[in-house]
Amino acid sequence: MASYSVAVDIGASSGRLIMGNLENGLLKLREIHRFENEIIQKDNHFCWDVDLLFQEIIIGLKKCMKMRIQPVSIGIDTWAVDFVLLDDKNHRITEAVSYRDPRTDGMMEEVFKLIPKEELYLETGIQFQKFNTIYQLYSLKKNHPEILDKASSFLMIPDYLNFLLSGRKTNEYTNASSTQLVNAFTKEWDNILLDTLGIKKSIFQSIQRPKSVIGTLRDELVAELGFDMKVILPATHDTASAVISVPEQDDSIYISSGTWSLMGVENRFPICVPKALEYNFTNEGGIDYRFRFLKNIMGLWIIQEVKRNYEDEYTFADLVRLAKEAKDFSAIVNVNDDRFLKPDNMIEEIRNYCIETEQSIPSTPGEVAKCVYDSLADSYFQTVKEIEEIFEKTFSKINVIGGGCQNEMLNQQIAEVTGKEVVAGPIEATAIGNVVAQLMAIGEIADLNEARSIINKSFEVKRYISTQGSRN
Ligand code: ADP
Ligand code: LRH
Repeated sequence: MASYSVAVDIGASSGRLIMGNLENGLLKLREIHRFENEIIQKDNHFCWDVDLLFQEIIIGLKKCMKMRIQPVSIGIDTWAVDFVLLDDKNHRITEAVSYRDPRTDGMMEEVFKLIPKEELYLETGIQFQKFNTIYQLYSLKKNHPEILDKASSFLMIPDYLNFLLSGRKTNEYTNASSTQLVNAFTKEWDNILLDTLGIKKSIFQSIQRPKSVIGTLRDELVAELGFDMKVILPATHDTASAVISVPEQDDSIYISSGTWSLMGVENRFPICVPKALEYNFTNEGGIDYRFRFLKNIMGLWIIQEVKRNYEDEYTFADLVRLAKEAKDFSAIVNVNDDRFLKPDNMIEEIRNYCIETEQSIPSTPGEVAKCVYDSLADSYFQTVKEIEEIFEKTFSKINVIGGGCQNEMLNQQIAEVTGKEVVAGPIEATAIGNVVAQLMAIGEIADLNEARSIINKSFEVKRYISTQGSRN
C-alpha cells in the first residue's frame, strides 16, 4: 500500500497542505487544503497569526480523515528568519513578529559595532538583510531584555508548529542557517558569536537535520483526529525545500519565485569570497549540506502589494495582461531598495521612486504592473551577471519554480533579457521538496539523486527561449 505524506507549506502569502505518494515510480500530489497568510497588526507590531496557521493545519488534517486517507507522516516548511520564544513552562511569550516589522531598523549597525561585517560573513556566509534573526534578537536584547531573560526556548516558525503538533522542541538546520547565527562550516550555533552579542545560548535547541523523525502527534491531537502519524523534518525553510525540486541542476541558475525571488545555484560548500560579500549573496543551508548560494530579490511581494492597493480589483493574471497592454510604458525601480520592504502604499512608493529618478510615472494599473515586472527582470539580469562573475563561467539555463512561474510573460521576459533558456516549473516545488524529504526519511526514496530523478519524471516543465535566439 502506498505511503502518503502530508507537506504543510506556508509561504508569506498562502499556505497549503499537499499529500504526496509514489505510484509506479512517479510522485503523485493531491491538494487537500489551501489558505491565505498575511501580516496582521498586534501590539504595534507587524505579526503572523501563528495560532490561526496551526488551526489551518488541523483543518487540513481533518480533511484527510474525511477523504479516508491516513497519512503516515507530516512535514512543515515556512518562510525563514522569524521565531517565537517560550518560557520555562513552554508558554509562548512573544508574538510571531514579522520580518517586515521595523523593530530591526538600525540594529545591523549596532551589531557591526560588536563584530565586523566581514567577520560575520566569513563565519556564517549569510547575506546582510536588516530583518535576519540576529538583528531581531538583538533588537529584543536592546529594547526588551526582560523578554530574553524570561525566555527558555527559541523556536523558529516551523519549529513552533512542530512543537504544537508533537510536543517536541527542535531547531531544524536549513531554517536555523537563515538566522545568521549558525557557523557555515561547523553547521552548529556559533557560540562565540552568541557570547559576543550577549544572547544566552541555553534558549537554542540542538540543531537537527532534514529527514529526522522528531516524534508523533500529541495524544490530544490523536484523539481529535482519529489517527497518529510521524512528524518529520523536511528542509523546514521553504526555499531549501523548493531547491530540492529544481528540475535541471546542471548548468543552470534557479529562481524560486514567490513572495520573494531567490536566485542562485546549489553548492557543496559555502562561498564567502569578497565578491560574494560585495554583491550580498547568501550561503544558506540545504538538504544533505548542499548550500544555497543565492540572492534575495524583493520578488512578487511588490505585485502582491500593488494588487492589494487596488483593493483586489484585479487578479494576478489580470495584472499580467494589463502589463502586456501597456507595452509602450517604461520605467525601472531598484526592487531591492528597502523602501519597498513594507511601504504604506506600494503604488505610491513606485511612483515616488520614478519621480525622484526622473523617469516616466506609471499611472494605470497596467503601467504600474509593467514597471514591476520590468524591474524584476532587470534585477534578475543583474544577478545573473554577478553569479557568472563569481563563478567565472556562463550558465545556459534559468529554472523558475514556485507560484511565480505561472507568469508566462515574465518567463519570456527573463529569456529575452538574459538570452538564456528559461525552464518553468514545477509550481509546487516547495511542497514537492517537502514530500520527498519525508519519503526519504521513511525509506520510500533512497536518496537525493533518486528524489530528483523522480521529480524530473513526474512533473512537466515549460520552456521559453529568447526571440533573438540564445546568447550563450
Ligand atoms: P509564497 O509561497 O511565497 O507565498 P507562491 O509560491 O504561492 O508564494 O507564489 C505566489 C505568487 O505567484 C503571487 O505573488 C503571484 O505573483 C504569482 N502567481 C500566482 N498565480 C499567478 C497567475 N495565474 N499568473 C501570474 N502570476 C501568478
Ligand atoms: C521565502 C523566504 C526567503 C527568506 C524570506 C524571509 O519564502 O523564506 O528564503 O529570505 O522568505
